[in-house]
Amino acid sequence: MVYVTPDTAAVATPSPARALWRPVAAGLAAALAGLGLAESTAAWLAPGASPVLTVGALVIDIVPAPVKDLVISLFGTADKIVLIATIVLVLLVAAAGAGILESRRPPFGRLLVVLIGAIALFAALFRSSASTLDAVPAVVAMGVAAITLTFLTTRLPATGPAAAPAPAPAAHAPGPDRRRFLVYTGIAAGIGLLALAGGQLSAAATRAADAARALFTLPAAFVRAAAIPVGASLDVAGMTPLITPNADFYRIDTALSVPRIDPTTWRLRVTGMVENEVEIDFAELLALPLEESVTTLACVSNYVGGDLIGNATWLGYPIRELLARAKPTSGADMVLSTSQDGFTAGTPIEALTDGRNAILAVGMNGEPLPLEHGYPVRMVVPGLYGYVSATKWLVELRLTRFDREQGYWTPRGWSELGPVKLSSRIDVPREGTSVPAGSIVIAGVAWSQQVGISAVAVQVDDGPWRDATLADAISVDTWRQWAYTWDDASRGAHTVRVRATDAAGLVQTSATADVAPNGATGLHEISVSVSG
Ligand SMILES: Nc1nc2c(c(=O)[nH]1)N[C@H]1C(S)=C(S)[C@@H](COP(=O)(O)O)O[C@H]1N2
Ligand SMILES: [Mo]
Repeated sequence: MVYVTPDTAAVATPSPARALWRPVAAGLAAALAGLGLAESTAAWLAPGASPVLTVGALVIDIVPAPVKDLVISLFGTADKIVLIATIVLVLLVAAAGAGILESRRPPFGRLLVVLIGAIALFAALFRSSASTLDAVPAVVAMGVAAITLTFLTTRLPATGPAAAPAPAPAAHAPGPDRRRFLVYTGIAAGIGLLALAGGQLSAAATRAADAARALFTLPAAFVRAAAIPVGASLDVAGMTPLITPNADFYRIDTALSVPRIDPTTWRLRVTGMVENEVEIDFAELLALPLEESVTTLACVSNYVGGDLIGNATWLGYPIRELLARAKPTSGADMVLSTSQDGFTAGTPIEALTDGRNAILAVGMNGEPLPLEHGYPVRMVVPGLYGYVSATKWLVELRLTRFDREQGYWTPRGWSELGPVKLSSRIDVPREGTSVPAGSIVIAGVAWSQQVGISAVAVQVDDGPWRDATLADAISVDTWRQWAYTWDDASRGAHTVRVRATDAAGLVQTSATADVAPNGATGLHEISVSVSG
């Protein structure tokens, strides 16, 4: 027998408000979970790609000027906070809508979530400095929110006429369905809030570390680098800058998040096969006579024509001086450098002591090292690929032997030794572009560290190799610009190739080798179409 009391009747035909709150809660909890995990992913993994901030930047870019001016005149310096609050508010309203939609017309709620995620994805990748990693937070947001929304809305307790036959007690105490739904919703929202808080803490710590870094001034160089010759830079439009700005410098990290080292507690230890273990702190390092050098840094994973290479003015202390203090014992042939994040590189002692500018770098292009490039101290060794020499966030130099220990990448399929190979690259015109007929300037860079470049030649289709003009060299450790004017270009599709010769007479090989195990070879070649 079913008793129909006034209470159960009220449940059986819920008021519109009561019918709505659970789907709305499901939508909000899904949004919180998605946003929280996405924001914390951004904080740890892709600091530039916070979904809220990238969407904010996109809004700033597309909002018409009068609206922008109005917002600024209304809110002044609080305009950014107003923008973020508006984005969050719009997101919450949309999330509530997605909850209602998904409970009534699945899968439209999920589709709305995917649409919002797609906007965040576009915003993250729209910026000029975007990397593929920047897509991750938006994808996390989209995935987590869609899955959570589906999970919660399929567990909505039955309401409406279907619930009418429920026995009377169900009307008073929440039934197991209701309780379960509440618990799940609470968990989803809770995870989102915790993740959000964790991400904010991490982001705040990174900001604090970066602010501290920006405050300290580098000591002046004791030995300045020779002035860069005016003729080292060819005046060709679209050419890669001779010195790579820090913000554009490529990055290779095995660590998922950028280490944050407090320079006041940082120490470098020289250990292993040495007569004297040496330990030095940051203040001591900065007080030593620092030297400035311009050195090109290349990654072994740089394919022919690739952009995993950059050139900077570094400030640092010669590693050979520190090794001399430690006095390596005979038999030691490798310095295993260790990063705070556990990365290691095995460098021949020879390369650190033969007089080249192998340094413990503290400055990059006139600034303290950026956090991403190894703050407070990294190694820079001309002539060797980064994976065997350029340890960032450096904390230890251990003298050892190649037959005893290996750097991080060696057991992973990369050679023990990694001298940088002679190579050249065409930067102008860009691959696959169309250029107007007439005089066409072809230009790029070439490098052969520790040796220097003596010639660069260019070949169009299968024609003769013709000499390019070389810009002045900065040093043997620096890439050198070159340019060639192609005067007799005929209309249509052409292939342009470049080939460098080093100062020892070695001609860049056309034989192609993959990047693994010790660096790519082959000639860089581009296709261009010459239009009439
Ligand atoms: N701690 C640490 N140092 C590192 C790496 C790394 O993954 N972790 N990558 C190395 C590699 S493979 C290269 S090519 C250079 C890149 O330096 P950059 O990121 O400053 O361009 O750093 C080297 N030093
Ligand atoms: Mo690398």
